[in-house]
Amino acid sequence: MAFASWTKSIGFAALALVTAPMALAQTPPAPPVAAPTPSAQVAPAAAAPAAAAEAAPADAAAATALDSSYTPMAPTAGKGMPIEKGLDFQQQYSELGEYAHWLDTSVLLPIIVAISLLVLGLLIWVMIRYRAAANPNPSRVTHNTAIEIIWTLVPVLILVGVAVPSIDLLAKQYKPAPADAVTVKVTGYQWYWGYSYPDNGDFEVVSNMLSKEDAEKRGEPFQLAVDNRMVVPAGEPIRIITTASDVIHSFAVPSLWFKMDAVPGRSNEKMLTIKEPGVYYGQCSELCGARHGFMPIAVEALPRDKFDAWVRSQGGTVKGDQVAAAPAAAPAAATTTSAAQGAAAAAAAPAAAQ
Ligand SMILES: [Cu+2]
Repeated sequence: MAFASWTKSIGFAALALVTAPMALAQTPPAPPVAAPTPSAQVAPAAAAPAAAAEAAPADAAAATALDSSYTPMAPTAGKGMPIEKGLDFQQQYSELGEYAHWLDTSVLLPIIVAISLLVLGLLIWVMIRYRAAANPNPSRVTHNTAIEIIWTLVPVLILVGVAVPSIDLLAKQYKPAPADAVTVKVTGYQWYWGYSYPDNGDFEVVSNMLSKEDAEKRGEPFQLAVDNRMVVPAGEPIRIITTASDVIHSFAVPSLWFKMDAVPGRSNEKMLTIKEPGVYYGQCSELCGARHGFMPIAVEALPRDKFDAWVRSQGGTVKGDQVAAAPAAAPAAATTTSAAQGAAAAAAAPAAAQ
């Protein structure tokens, strides 16, 4: 046990040595988007003299933990975007979207088709069976209690049957995000989007539509492709807060079953969980002025470690980084026996303070 904590503290000390110069190196604002920082790969070499062989796994851990490389993901054709001659909803990549798609195709559509065919059949039957030519003396029947009860009750039962999953879906859509969800504040501007990350150092990414040439160069659909995407982690809840700085916009991504108005002076909140990594496109869906049709949305969902790396590439902070750096100073100082470790602890202090 004691040996384990001792090696752990060496590990922390080594980590501190790695983080300290990196923290200093990262002090100036990070370069804008898509400029991968190679420093993470170089850093472990610097720590090598401090804590010989035992610390090697810790160095590797530090290297992955501080990865800050990012290359925009190439979109998959037909995924998260409209398709040629598509009639149905786009394929869904969130649980709520799948539920809603099921409600539409397996509940509503069959009921609508059945009712339409029934009414059409009744009309044809009445037109032929009770036509004037075949009925010189028209029927004088005015009431039929049994039929009246049926045609009141059956529609009521159908509506109740539809209401149950509809209200369930509605309630699920209003479910707030858990406290530890990643927050993205989406701001609509005339005519582009801003995405800020208050949980990750509050940096803002400004997202503009790509020109036709640039979109083609990147292999992305024109009028959906943007220069800087809204990057989020896949497979975990995200809290999206929408607002606007000028007029009402609407943040909508069809394949994620997500649409929420962005209203000036107000913040709307909704949870989103994206099932798998990918690029998902959307558009502003509230008429907001001359270039309303030219402020597309591109959401890029990444695995957690890649998302953290993207946050670092934007100059943001990742929660795990701070947790790893903070306890480094305390245990290292408590168990210090050699001068080398003392130096490591001292080096850790500024990193922890930051
Ligand atoms: Cu708009």
